[in-house]
Amino acid sequence: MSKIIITCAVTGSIHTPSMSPYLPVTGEEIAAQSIAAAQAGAAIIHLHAREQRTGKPSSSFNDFMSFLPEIKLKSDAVLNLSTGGSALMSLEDRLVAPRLVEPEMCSLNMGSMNFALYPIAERIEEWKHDWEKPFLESSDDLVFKNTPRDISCILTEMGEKRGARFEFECYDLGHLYMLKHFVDRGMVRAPLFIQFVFGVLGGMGADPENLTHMKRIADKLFGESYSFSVLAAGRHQMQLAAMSATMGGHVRVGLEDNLTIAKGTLAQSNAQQVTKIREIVEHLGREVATPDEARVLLDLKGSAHVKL
Ligand code: KMH
Ligand code: ZN
Repeated sequence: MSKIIITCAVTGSIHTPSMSPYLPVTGEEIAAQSIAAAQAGAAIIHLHAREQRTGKPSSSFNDFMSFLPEIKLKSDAVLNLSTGGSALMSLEDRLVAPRLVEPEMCSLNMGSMNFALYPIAERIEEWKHDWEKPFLESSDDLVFKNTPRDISCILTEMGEKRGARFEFECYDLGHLYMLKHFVDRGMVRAPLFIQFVFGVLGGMGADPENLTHMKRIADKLFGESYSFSVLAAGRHQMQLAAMSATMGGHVRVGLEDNLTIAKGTLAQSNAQQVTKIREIVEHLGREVATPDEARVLLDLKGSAHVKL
């Protein structure tokens, strides 16, 4: 088994400020939590931006620049920019910052799907900002659009033209076959880094059987040319990550995916989750990869080629 890559997804576009006072939303908060997560052992930092004042998901280049240079200055972690943004953003908006920053890595969502966040709204008693409730409730009629044309555009714009490598987000079995289709078209090259995503309402649930089956089919489709990582949204985060570590996979944690550190207890930082999964994987006998080791494993272009 290779060394294990810990990705930390620091803020995302799912959770809202009313859900946790520890969710970083300003540039300063996102930078500080990212740097601390890297110090705790995350080799890759997966990033979305937020509006400074309201914490609303943002595609603005300025909002990305409120934390990216600071993280680059104070850590060696691989910067991975989301191209998923939020389901409310157009593809053009989602690509504004990635096009300008030319990061080492980008996320790439491998299919269109429902991305239902409205059940979370029922648990909030007090709202901090006006945008939050309608944002969550309107997700009962929202499609997270990632058509083959969108995927092809991201592969060309970010991969071919700017040398980024991808975190292929696969929420279902069908997404593996879509990825295989792009391998067959010669648009994706090994080594692939596939993120199996569990627990999003609209994708596969966080059942262990789904993980074993995803791995079985990915082995069949991609053989030696891929490695996988696991993220589980919500309370199954650590269990599925530990299962991935046991099976030879990598792990992703962070407040984008889960706001708690244990049942009923909010995580006070991203670093706290990184520390927890690091301890778990080291107890399981796996060694944690440094950012440079992750660069070799995933064949990244190096931080000197990032426009920051
Ligand atoms: N929010 C995760 C479930 C992206 O940024 O492109 C998936 C994700 C998507 O991280
Ligand atoms: Zn994300």
